Amino acid sequence: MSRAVCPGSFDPVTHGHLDIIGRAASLFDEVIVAIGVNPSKSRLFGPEERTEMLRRAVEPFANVRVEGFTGLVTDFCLAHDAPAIVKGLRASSDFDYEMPMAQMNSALTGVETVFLPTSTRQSFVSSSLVKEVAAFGGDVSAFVPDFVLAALTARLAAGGT
Ligand code: COD
Repeated sequence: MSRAVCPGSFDPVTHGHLDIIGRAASLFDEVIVAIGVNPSKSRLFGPEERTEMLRRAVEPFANVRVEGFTGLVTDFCLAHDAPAIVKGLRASSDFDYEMPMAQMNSALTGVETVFLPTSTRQSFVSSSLVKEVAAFGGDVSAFVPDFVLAALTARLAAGGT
């Protein structure tokens, strides 16, 4: 069985993430979406909230499951017998950020990274921009599932940043 891990912070999950997860699910027998912590980003939703939203969002994919992790993503991969990580690439900035991590992960453990190019319709979508636009009252309904939009609207109304 081929198994891959799609790691990310997913704060919150967007249609850009779901596009990559769905395409990974068609390439591998099983995909584990791994929710981690990116120390360089501030977060709006806690781990349980992000997990709940992602579980709901991946319901259409029978071979995808969601788990949280702490520590190194490669340790998570080895513990779950997954030799591959799948990441999405939007722009050269993603490439510059992802390439050294992919090489480090390969050198550390042999876990390889498969890069999928973003779909043209999702190339500008990121959790950070969705949060920023929503915080200033912009309409982000095209970029996130409706239950994520509801959670985002409620969190921002409650003073979340
Ligand atoms: N189109 C295509 N891909 C997209 C889109 C889009 N519109 N939006 C997001 N993506 C991709 C991203 O490129 C990324 O591949 C993935 O989706 C997740 O994105 P984010 O922003 O939710 O997640 P990140 O980048 O903040 O997640 C970082 C991790 C938590 C995965 C990373 O920090 C990590 O692995 N941490 C654990 C410690 C570790 O092992 N570090 C590596 C040392 S080498």
